Amino acid sequence: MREHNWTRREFLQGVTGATAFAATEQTKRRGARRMLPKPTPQQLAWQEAELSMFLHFGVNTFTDREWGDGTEDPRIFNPEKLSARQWVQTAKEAGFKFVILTAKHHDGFCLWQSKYTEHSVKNSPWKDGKGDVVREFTEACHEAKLKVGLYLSPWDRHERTYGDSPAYNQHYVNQLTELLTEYGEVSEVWFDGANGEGPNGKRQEYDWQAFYGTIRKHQPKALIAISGPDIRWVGNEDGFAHETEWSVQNPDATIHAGQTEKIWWPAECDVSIRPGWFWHEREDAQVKSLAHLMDIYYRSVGRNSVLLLNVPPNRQGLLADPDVARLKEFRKTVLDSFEHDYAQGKPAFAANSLRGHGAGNVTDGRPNTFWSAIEEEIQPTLEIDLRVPTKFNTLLTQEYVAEGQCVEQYRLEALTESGWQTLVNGTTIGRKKLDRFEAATATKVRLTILKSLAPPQIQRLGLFQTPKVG
Ligand code: FUL
Repeated sequence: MREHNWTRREFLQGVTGATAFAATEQTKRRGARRMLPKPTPQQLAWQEAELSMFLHFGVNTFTDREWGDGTEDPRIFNPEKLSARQWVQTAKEAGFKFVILTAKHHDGFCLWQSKYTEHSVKNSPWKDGKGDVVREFTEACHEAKLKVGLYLSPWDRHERTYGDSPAYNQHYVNQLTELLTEYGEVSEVWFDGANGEGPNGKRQEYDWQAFYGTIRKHQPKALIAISGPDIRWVGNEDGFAHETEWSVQNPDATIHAGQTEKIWWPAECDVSIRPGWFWHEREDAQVKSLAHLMDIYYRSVGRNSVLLLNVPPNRQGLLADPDVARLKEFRKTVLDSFEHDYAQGKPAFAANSLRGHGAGNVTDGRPNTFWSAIEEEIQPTLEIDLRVPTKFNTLLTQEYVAEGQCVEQYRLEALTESGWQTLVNGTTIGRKKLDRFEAATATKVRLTILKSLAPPQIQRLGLFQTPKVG
């Protein structure tokens, strides 16, 4: 524990709520952490990556539509200047760690040389029908050390077997197998839930378990997202997670067949930088403002979620200038906002910390240490001495989620010229929580965990003066 300059009595003064030990509570909490669902190493790494980029690209880019109907002529696909390196470099420079390409959207047009259909790049004029967008994309990602994600729409409005459930499921498994075996490591497979009728008027019954089995067999480390067991859709396409956002969820009967216990199923927020998912010329002037993107960032990454931001390549096969420019601004603003943590390196104190897990761990700048109180502390409190009056308007908190998520309610108070003031009353924390408030100038701050499923483990507390954008 770091040096501190107050006594326990001083410390407890003004602490609201009961800190007294209650025997029954303690018994309930004993062993509670052991029972919490925990992330797999892949889920944890994905959550820590924070930013994923979506690339919606295909025949819709050339027809100016959002959903193709499968009758598109492959000859319209001709992105003459296509550069997957430009996509990937742009993503990398903007701080994105995963990139997900629509290898096939609902129109069924395949961006790779699939053996199982003629409706693909092989019948396009692009590179005389010899090109493979998935190949160029995956190579660019591997080269830049970004993680590859692939979107393969289960709904296929071109494929004749669609609606003949066993035949189409086999077709889908075949295509999935091509993508998972011919392009090196794939880290995420994104399953959209859209489901329409086939040409025979029958509804396709997807064999999800066969799809998941195919992925586990060929790419056991790949995360299966949305209509999948590893990553959950947040429930809207605005890029906003909920104020209270749990990575712990009840299983879904179709997706997690046979599972009854609660599971680790963290949220992903998908949103497009433009009104549509695909590129449309008229939307070059409708790229989301920097203020809007920053709001999305705070309400996704800052609410225990991953942001999946769609940036669609244009007809030339390049990310358009307005999007690239906006991403640069976004990156700069994120870096500037979180450059200076006023809590880092400052002395922190908490009563009754677990040995080796003192309060100083939240300000030590290290990712693998955390503060935790002994079980008897029902509402653990930690105080940071900022030493000098310090102005800040943003709180960052993180739980040590490798061992589960459990904070249900917390409060941040600050010692200002007019005494202790409450700045934040929050619910969940999870992997990362960002709370914004009117700037305060304080010499001390105090974090109290008011309610928690198990003794909380707080990895970090950060304080920032972030700029107002827009
Ligand atoms: C939706 C699709 O229908 C949209 O076209 C887009 O791909 C989006 C990410 O998912 O369900």
